[in-house]
Amino acid sequence: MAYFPDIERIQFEGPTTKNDLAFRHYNPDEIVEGKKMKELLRFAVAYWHTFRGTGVDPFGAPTMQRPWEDGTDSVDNALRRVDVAFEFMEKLQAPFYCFHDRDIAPEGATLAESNAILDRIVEKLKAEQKRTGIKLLWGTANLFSNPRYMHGAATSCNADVYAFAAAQVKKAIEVTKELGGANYVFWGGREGYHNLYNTDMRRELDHLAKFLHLAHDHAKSIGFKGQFLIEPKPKEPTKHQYDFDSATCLNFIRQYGLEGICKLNVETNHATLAGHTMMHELQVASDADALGSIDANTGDLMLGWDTDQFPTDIYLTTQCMLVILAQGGLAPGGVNFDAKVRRESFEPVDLFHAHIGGMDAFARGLKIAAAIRKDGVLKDIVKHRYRSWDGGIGKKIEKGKASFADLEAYMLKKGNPDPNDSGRQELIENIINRYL
Ligand code: XLS
Ligand code: NI
Ligand code: NI
Repeated sequence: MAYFPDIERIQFEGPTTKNDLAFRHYNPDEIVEGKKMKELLRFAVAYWHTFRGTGVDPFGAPTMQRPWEDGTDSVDNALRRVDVAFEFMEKLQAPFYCFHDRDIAPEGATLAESNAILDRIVEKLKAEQKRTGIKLLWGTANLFSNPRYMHGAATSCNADVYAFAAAQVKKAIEVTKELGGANYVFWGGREGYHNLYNTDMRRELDHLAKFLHLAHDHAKSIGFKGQFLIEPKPKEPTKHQYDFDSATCLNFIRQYGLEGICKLNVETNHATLAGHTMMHELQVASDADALGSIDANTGDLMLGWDTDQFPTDIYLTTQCMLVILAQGGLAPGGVNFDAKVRRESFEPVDLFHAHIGGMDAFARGLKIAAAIRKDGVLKDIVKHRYRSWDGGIGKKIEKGKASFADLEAYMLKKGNPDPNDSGRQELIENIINRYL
């Protein structure tokens, strides 16, 4: 049975096509910088938004029309959704998907029951992966929806809740391994605080670090080779999330000896909420050799919450791809559309428009970034700007061969520094515009 009967497999038809259900820029086998587009972009569909999003918001009821949903959270419905998901992803030519345990399977009355239900769904997912060749980019555990996690999970004041979360993550890592997942994500959920009067922040952070070490120990013990990724976010649902931004997460990773264990999954809307650009967040992560994967979406500069819109801004995708290409791609990570259609876009076809738009926007960003890199414009500008460090006193400082006294002697002799150059920001922005 087909759940999207009117939709054919989405094909690359080029920029001049009149077909709304075609790719204009995403051409999976096209070679960019020596690699296939599909290998550089590694697009993933987010199970939660695309197959579980209902359009509910704090002001109103669900709006989405999903003919395959029977209105229950039953195992049958979950099994049927697997068919829906794989038909959708096959038609979209999406090579990967991502999920939380509770997106794919309903929770049972006990942990044992939940695990058994999860196993049933995973068996079907595994069969569908085999049939279609679609792979799991990452798995994760939902440690925030169930009321038991009201005070957090790995940072809960309730040790039993911590233990439950540990058991849930243990199982989630095991099913991610079973499905050949390339990564495992830790997004902080309710790990943060609303008020310091009732919070032992130091103790909570110690517990969170211990949790990640225990997860790593377990992954090692079962031979799970996927990359662990922490996903920074500054606020929502708590006032202050512990994994605030890339720099905060890197500091946490270093403070608690998690280098080499955890990299980062950087999300656009979270960067916006932190008051950063996505390019800044990506660069901070990449410079630390910790940019593992991205959650591709976009927020709204006028709104202070995680709107998770599909990315369509070519400047944004170009900036992302400039950083990603500079580090040679994202694999084993990828570009996961952690994005949802608007509440008013309630028809199944809107899911296709949304993903096609995001994939085309990233494919365009990739081609533009590759063209900028090919001409070497930015590289030349940066090289020229820092040329005083390539020889003379600059080189001495970088090599650690100059003390403060040496620098004083140098300047006393020279009298005044060489004059500064213009930063040329406006010219550079004009040059970038020529590529768009
Ligand atoms: C929420 C996060 C979440 C993670 C996965 O804001 O983006 O969706 O990506 O738990
Ligand atoms: Ni995310
Ligand atoms: Ni988010």
